Amino acid sequence: MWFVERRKYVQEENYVYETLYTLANGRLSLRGVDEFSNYKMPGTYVAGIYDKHDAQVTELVNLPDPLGISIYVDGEPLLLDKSTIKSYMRALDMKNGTLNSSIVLELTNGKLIQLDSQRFVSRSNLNRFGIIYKITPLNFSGKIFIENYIDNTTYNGKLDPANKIQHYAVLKTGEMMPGLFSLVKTYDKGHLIAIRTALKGYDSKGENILRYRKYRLIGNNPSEIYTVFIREGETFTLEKYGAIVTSRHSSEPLKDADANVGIYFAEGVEEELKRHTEIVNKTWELMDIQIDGDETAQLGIRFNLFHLYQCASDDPTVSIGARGLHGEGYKGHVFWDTEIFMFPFFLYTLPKYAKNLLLYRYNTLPGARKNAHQNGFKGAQFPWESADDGTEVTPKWGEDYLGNPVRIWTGDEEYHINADIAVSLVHYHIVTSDDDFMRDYGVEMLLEIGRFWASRVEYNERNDRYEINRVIGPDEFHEHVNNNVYTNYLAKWNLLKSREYYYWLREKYPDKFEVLKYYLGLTDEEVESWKAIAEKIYIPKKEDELLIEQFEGYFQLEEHEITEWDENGLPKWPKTVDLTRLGETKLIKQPDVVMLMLVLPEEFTKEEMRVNYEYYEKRTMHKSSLSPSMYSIMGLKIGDTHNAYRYFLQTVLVDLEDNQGNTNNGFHAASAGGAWQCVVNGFGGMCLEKNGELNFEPWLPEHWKSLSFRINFKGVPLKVTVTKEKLCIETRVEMPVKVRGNRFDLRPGKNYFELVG
Ligand code: IFM
Repeated sequence: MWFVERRKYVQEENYVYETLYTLANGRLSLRGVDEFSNYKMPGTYVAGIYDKHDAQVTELVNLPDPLGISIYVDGEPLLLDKSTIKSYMRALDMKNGTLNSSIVLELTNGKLIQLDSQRFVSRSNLNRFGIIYKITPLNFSGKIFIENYIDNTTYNGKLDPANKIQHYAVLKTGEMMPGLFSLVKTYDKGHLIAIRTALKGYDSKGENILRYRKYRLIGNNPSEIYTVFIREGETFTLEKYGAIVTSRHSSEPLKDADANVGIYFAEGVEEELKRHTEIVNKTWELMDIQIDGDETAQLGIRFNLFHLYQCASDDPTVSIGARGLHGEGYKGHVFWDTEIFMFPFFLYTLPKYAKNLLLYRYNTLPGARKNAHQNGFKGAQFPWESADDGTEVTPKWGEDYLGNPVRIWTGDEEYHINADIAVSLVHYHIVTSDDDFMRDYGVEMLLEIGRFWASRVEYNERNDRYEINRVIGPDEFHEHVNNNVYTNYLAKWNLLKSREYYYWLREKYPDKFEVLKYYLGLTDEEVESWKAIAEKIYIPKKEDELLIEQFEGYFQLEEHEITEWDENGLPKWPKTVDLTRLGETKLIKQPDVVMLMLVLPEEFTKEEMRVNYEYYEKRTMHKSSLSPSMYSIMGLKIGDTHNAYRYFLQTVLVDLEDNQGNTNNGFHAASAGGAWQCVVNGFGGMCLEKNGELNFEPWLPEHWKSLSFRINFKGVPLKVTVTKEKLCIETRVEMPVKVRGNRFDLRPGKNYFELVG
């Protein structure tokens, strides 16, 4: 189960497949457009290349499309939308990280041609991509034309015409030896982007077939056109070499792109492809999940892991946007999706990328300090939506569910992102034991966030308590609410953790501590005040009552029962509800109280989890793709296994089945991270306990024969295999774990635990 196949060409499905077939290496991304289609939405993105120009807010820039290629037979371009499709197959090969296709087209004059191709975006050299075409005229010989070009007419907002915008000016275009180039510059930030492509072509004997060439500039698009003579039944090969170099990585992008293509061309595309596939294959050894007995789940989970990996970068100044590098949904912005949903996957499988995600926050700390200052707070306030510098980039205006313009308040009120970052910092430290990171970066962030919370809380004298009012919790249907439990609980936890790490640094690295204390102007008194505040932060939870009120006043809101579900099993709006007044109802967009219990599971009992799950699950509309995975995990924790499996499938298939209806706009990266958590924390039952040990309480659906996954815990690789009868944990070194709450010492090798009885 390594291939995501498409066996039928239906034009209307192209945009969704372009997302599914996106190839990326954490830096460069090419949406999976079909070069031989007229109906496409090209997307070329480089992580970190954001620009604002005339857009509402800074956004990830859609760069020129380097994939341009046309083949003309008797003047007719080969086009899926025009020719008769005799056979069609495209497939994402996830094992090797390539996009393959094999099609046979019949032209209007009856000529048949077979086109096979293999595309990749290299993990070995992050500026490169390549495509190998094998082309066979099946019933004719003669002259054809092959055109290679760079499309400099791309723009952002194809799916959102009101926000249509080209973010770059074309500075230079031309021919080079070999091939073509474009050099463009973004309007505001002045990023330079050099695009180089070149073709190599040879017949079955290896003879060069690209000898007759003309260079043309068509509008702003550089283009080279070759005249080629081909023979019936004989396959010829075209190799496309591509490099994109930006001023984020080079002081002379065009020169470097040119040099890059020169070496690449001389070495041959196969060499680069080989290096690329070796890296991807090796990564699978660290991150793969095997589910025996459920092909849908197996394919689905690999699809999610593959695309998460494609977004992972070695560059600590970029993070992962809500829609990956796969489209323009949410403008390439980074949300809590990264820390709370995607981060655990990287933390336990590919920790070097987890570290980079945290370093991105460190590198955007100056922007976060600026936000706090501008809003009248202290320390650092991380933005709800983040781009390249940590300042707030949430748009102020959007549309409600009926298409009416509405003010978006999340950028003003969704403060919990700060605690979410703190949670990921603390988890990173527990799971990796990376003290150096905490010393050099982590503690500084925790202290600055601690300061922020201490300045954000409001003291209520009458009740002698601290409150956090006018906020939005994870459930975004309810705005301007007071004392949202998710926010308050995490703020309290965060203040205590920030204080704990202040003393940790003092104890472990006194020199660094003194420098940081001086630099931040912190005093012991200030840090001690955090404890006093935390102790008095109001958590709207009644003594002896297990059900938690999401925020003050929630229980008084209107009740609307969900009674109908769509073909994807997702709730339909109750007929009684007015969609412009959702805030007056008990309906919620996504888990909020339940979310808290998953972010800090060690703080709540199973009974509390059950009671809150049962209450809130009935009222959740799942209007965010972040929602089903969390209910799946909680369902497994409290024994609602039937719904848990259903929610798991909705999660792993969110893009493969486009069940939220917006996969055209990019990959649902948070849901993909949630899918990993469903398998490992849900079915695998892995939970990080308060004392920093792992506990396993697995449960498998009836038809699953086995589940196996790998994790890295405190630098030790572990392989976990679960069947109905046994749990096996393979390790190289001794370490303690718990199984169903009982403590064991693992010995090197395979350790078996009975699950029956
Ligand atoms: O971060 C999420 C949020 O929780 C719900 N709306 C979409 C955002 C981006 O995925």
